[in-house]
Amino acid sequence: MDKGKNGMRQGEGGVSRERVVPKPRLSGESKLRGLIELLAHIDHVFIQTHNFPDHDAVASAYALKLLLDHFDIQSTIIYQGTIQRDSLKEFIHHLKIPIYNQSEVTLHPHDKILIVDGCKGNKNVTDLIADEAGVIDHHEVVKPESVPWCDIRPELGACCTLVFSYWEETGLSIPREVGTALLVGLLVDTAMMTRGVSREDVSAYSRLYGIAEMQFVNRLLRNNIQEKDLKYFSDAIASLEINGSIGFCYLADGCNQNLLGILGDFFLAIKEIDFVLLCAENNGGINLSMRSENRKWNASVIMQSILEGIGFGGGHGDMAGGIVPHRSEVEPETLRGRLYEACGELSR
Ligand SMILES: [Mn+2]
Repeated sequence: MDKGKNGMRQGEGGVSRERVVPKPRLSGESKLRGLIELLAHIDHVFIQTHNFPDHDAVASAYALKLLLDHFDIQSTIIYQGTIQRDSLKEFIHHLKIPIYNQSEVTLHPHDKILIVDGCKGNKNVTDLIADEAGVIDHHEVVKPESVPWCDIRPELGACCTLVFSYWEETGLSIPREVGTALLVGLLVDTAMMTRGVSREDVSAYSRLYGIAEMQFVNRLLRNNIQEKDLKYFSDAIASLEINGSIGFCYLADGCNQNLLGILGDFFLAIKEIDFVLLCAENNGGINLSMRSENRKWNASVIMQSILEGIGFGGGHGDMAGGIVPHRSEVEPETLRGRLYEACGELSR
């Protein structure tokens, strides 16, 4: 189908009676305009979330997909790894979000990919065979020079706020399912608007609150753990060591990355703790999850300092994740030592 510069069908000014949906608007300087122009001659893109996606990644991908529909750009949401949390599975099921494991689709080198809630070059975003055309992210990352279009806004608490801003710009009315998805992603990533919240996140929240299916949102958010998770809570509590206001926890029996983050939030709720590192041995490596509520301890900076030469990680000032690929090469003692050393240096 012929598409104009702004992605609209040509020749629709006249007698078409089918049009019930208003045309999306694009402001002159906008990032979104750049993306739509980049994709003007492409009728399909893959939207890739970060590996082992969370609510923010899936919701951002879904809201972007439905927005691209308005520009006649079809898309397929893909991810690597697994959907770890039952809460996320229920979210996907309830909103009927079409999302596929990368192994379920066939990619070709000429296919285009948009990465959401992650960035090319990051270890939690697998470099697939297709061509990365764009990055939409809110992490503290280095802009990848090889990607023609990037919208990276680390000041935002959630990637959902970024995609929300695109919807707002177009002037389209936000469908209830999109509003529901975006609000869940925003609330989960900001720990219920208590972490990394910017003015834009607040205005997104207030708009989305009036659109979303709140009964579903509230039920999902209130039920983010299950009985089977309690074993990990008790293991984590048993192995937690507190040194000043720093918590350290090493789970030799393993724990998935997303639950590790939930355990991190749980420990941060302890008044005496304002910084915590959790580690778990999984599949021959070690996953790390970090939370900070002390501004002198930037989680992203400390994560990278701990993992220098032994792994990869990053994130935000108040939350970060990482991985040591080979458990055999790193002792728990090394991680603990580097944690206290990095925090000590930043305390001076
Ligand atoms: Mn996110």
